[in-house]
This record gives sequence, C-alpha cells and structure tokens, in this order.
Amino acid sequence: MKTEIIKLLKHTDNYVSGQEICEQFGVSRTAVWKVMNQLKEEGYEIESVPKKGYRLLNEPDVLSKSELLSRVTTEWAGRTVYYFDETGSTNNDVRRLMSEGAPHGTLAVADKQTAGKGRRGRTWISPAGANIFMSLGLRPEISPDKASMLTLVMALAVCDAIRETTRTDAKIKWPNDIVVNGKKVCGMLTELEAELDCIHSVVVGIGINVNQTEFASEISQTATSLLIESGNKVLRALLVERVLHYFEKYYAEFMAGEDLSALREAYNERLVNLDKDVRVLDPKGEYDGIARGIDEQGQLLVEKDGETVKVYAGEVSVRGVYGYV
Ligand code: BT5
Repeated sequence: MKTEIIKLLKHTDNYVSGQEICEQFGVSRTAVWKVMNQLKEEGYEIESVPKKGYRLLNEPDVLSKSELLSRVTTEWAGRTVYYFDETGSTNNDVRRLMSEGAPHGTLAVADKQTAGKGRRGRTWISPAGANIFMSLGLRPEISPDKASMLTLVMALAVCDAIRETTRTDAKIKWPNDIVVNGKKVCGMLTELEAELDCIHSVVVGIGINVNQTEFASEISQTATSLLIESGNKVLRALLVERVLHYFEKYYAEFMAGEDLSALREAYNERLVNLDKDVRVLDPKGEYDGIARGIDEQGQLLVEKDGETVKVYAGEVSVRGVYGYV
C-alpha cells in the first residue's frame, strides 16, 4: 500500500483525500494516517489539510523499497527489490539470493556498504547518504564465456541514464567505468556463478557517486560525483529506475545476437578513449597504442605499431598515457 500511496501522491497535482485512499485500499483512516507519518519520517514533505487531504510538497532523495517500486516501469529488471540501509556488498546479497532461487532481474540497492568490492580484490568506497550501490541478478541463457559482455551492456545503460538525468557528457572508460570530465563517477563489477557450459547466475554490481561532495584522499584525484560535475543534486531512485530502463532495452538487443554487434556503435560513440593514445597495463608487459573501439565480443581494439591487438578485459587495465583517462 505504501508504494501505491507514493504513486498516488506523485501523480496528483492537487490534494488526495484521505477518504479516497481509504476506499481505494479498503483501509481505515488511522492506517492511512500511519503511512503518511512513516513517509514524513523518511523525508517526504506531505501537507495535510482538513477536508482536502494530503499533498506532496517535494520529491526528496529517498532510497527505499517503496520509493524504488513506485518508479519502476520495466518488465523484469528490478521487479523484485531488496533495499538495505547498510550491507556488506550488494553483489554478495544478490549472489546469495540468486543461489536461493531469486528470479531473473532481482535487484538489491543499499545506502551504504561496509565491504564494497571492486575488481580483482580491490575496494569500492561506499559511504552512506549520497550514492547508489546496486546489483542486478540475471539468468541469461548464454554460454559462460559471453557473460563478461554484460558489463559493457550495463555500462551503456548507466552512461545513458546519467546523461539523461544530469545532462552531463558522461562517457565510458572501457570496460567498466563511467567518467564525467575525465574522472570516475561509476564502477561496475560483474560476477558469475557457472559450470563449464551453463550459467547459474550473473550479478552485475554498480556503484555510482551521486551526491557526494568530498572523497577520501586515495581517490580524490580520480573520483568525482554527479553533483560535483553537474552542479545539481540527483534523485537516486530516479537514476536507479533510468538505469533499469536502459538496461532492459540494451539487454534485449544483446540477447538477440548473443554479442555486442547491435550495441557496438553506440558503445564506441560513448567511449572516452576512442582514437586516443592509451597505455595497456598487461601483466606480460605494458605497451602504448591507439584505442579504436570495441569489437562485437567486447574486446578493445588497440592499434600498436600498425597492427591491431585485441585486448581482453579480464587480464588488463587500460588508461590514458598521461593519467587515468
Ligand atoms: C570497480 O572496480 O570499479 C567496480 C566497482 C563496483 C562497485 C559496486 S557497488 C555495488 C556492488 N557491490 C559491490 O561490492 N561492488 C559493486 P575497479 O575497476 O577495480 O576499481 C576500484 C578502484 O576504484 C579502487 O581501487 C579505487 O582506486 C577506486 N575507487 C574506489 N572507490 C571509489 C569510488 N567510490 N569512486 C571512484 N573510485 C573509487
């Protein structure tokens, strides 16, 4: 009922009468009054006027299960939602949920993570109150070697969602970062539960710095937030919904061909390093080259001494010759 009341308040310009809500949901006035009080405690500013009813005065930056569900317009992505004020890692939560049989599209969102994970054992700094930490559980019927492409599908979705909600020129740093003005606003971590020839689940985790204004010294040179770069606060639940919306669309295109041929052009258009000098940090030896975009398998094509080398994301990092981008 809470989700439905949030929707009703948002979609009504004028007052929603208490009587109307009682009748619609078959509940007592006291029950409605209790929900309104809960919503006020969560940060919604609700005016209540005798004989007129309730009216929403602002759209606060609330992250909660009801707020998320009140926005979701997708067919399957994020239709099952878990929300945590605090958790270790939403990727771990969704991995567990998927192993217990949770459906394709299960989403976990947290306000804070105490053990946020980056790739290859690195840490994702995840303080409370300003950012998005979310993970989406998927059950794609594709072979396990294709799962890493889902990170690129998500990168495209997050990039578009950020562009739409902030009007910034967000770009993708292959394979799994989103950057705005050359600094990282988002990182992604894809984890796979599979047997040799069969995927049990894929969990795509996304961390977005949304309204944070200061960063720990170890990342202050490379990290930024959407608020810092756009000058505007972003409603986190809105951004989550937009990510799900674009992901569902791009996922369908990916699944149709089981590769990135339909998305390659869009991805390369958003690629921050396209036709730029990059340094490939290959454990077998670093080298410099020019990034020429991805191929249909999601590998980065790097031109090196007149030859094209395919760089596979699993093993290496790529950065600008003069810094992070
Ligand atoms: C990533 O790894 O960028 C993947 C981050 C994925 C985080 C999400 S949050 C929801 C879900 N649950 C999780 O536990 N994880 C996922 P990588 O490319 O390895 O980058 C990690 C590096 O980015 C660190 O070593 C730092 O240098 C830097 N970093 C850490 N926290 C950051 C932040 N909040 N903003 C920008 N850079 C950060």
